[in-house]
Amino acid sequence: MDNKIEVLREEIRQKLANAKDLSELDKARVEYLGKKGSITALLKGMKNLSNDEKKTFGAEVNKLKAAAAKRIEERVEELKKLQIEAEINAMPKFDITAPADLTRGSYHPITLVQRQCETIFKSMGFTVEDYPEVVTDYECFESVNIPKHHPARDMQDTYYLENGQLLKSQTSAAQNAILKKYGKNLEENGVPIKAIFPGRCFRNEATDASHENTFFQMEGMMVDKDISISNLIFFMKTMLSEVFQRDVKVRLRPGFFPFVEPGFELDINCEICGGTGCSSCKHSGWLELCPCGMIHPNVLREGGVDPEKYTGFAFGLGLTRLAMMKYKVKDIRDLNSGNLKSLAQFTDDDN
Ligand code: FA5
Repeated sequence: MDNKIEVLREEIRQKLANAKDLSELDKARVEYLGKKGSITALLKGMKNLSNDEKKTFGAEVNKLKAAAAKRIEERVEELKKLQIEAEINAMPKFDITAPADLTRGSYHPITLVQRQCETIFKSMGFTVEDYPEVVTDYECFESVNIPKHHPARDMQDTYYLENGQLLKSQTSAAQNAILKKYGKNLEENGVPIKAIFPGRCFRNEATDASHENTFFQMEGMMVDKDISISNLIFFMKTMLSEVFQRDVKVRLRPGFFPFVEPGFELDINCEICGGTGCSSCKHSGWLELCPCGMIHPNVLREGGVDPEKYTGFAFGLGLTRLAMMKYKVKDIRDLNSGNLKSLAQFTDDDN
């Protein structure tokens, strides 16, 4: 009998040592410790032994059983560790000290034109302002002369939060805050208000080749004594010829916006088709790019600036459309698509 135990002890030792993975180990556990296992069978076979033999033999078998169970537990830990090591070794090697692969990323075309416009306007004395994307009805509409129920609101349906705030539909939402921020300096020190404020805008509208529900605008404002439409036209022309590094064909036509009087639509000759008509310009040859006008007295007054003393212009440049025109992207939706391959073709060529 004792010999049987010794033989089994050796067999178990070898089996457990040779188990290559957790499933082989579990098979061995069942083979020795399971209901029909060899150790269980030894215990069951004791019924024919004398009481004295049962005592000594039983103690030996129980010792073997406890030792086997303990060894199995140890092997489980060893094999788990080996499994993790094998998985780590199978992973692709990654050298954290290697220099970054800079060829992979590129600035987004909208970032490129935004930065370029910022550089141009900064060089002409404008400050660049940041403004939240979530604003109040007052900021987006009421403060810029669009009271509740004004029909102009229909043109700019946007996304409303449960608390009544909204995702701004136009960068004009910051006009009132900018006037309040710099109005005192204008009044007390005679420093003109000259600011641009780029930002993401949102509109609940159907998309097509030139309309997105999320797009960028860059608003600009200048307020001082004797500011006129000539100043407005000068800044618009300078900005466009700097961005395109050549003369581009534009047209100015009357446009209605409650916050300017008079108001204009500034359209750019379609850079995709050269003006002959295509899907990007809805076959008109022109794309609305930068509406503008002289700031309405109500807007100045609401911002704490005296319209009897000061005048100013404002414009709302469609930055996403400008990127479309500059980089000849036929469909505006490609700019938001996240297709890195197609976006990577644009490089920071002039910033
Ligand atoms: C406005 O948003 C006015 N706040 C602009 C303005 C500012 C006028 C200051 C006068 C003075 P409009 O809705 O036309 O106007 O938008 C301005 C420009 O943003 C458009 O000419 C176009 O270039 C761009 N734009 C408007 N809607 C979209 C859209 N859905 N997708 C892409 N670009 C758009």
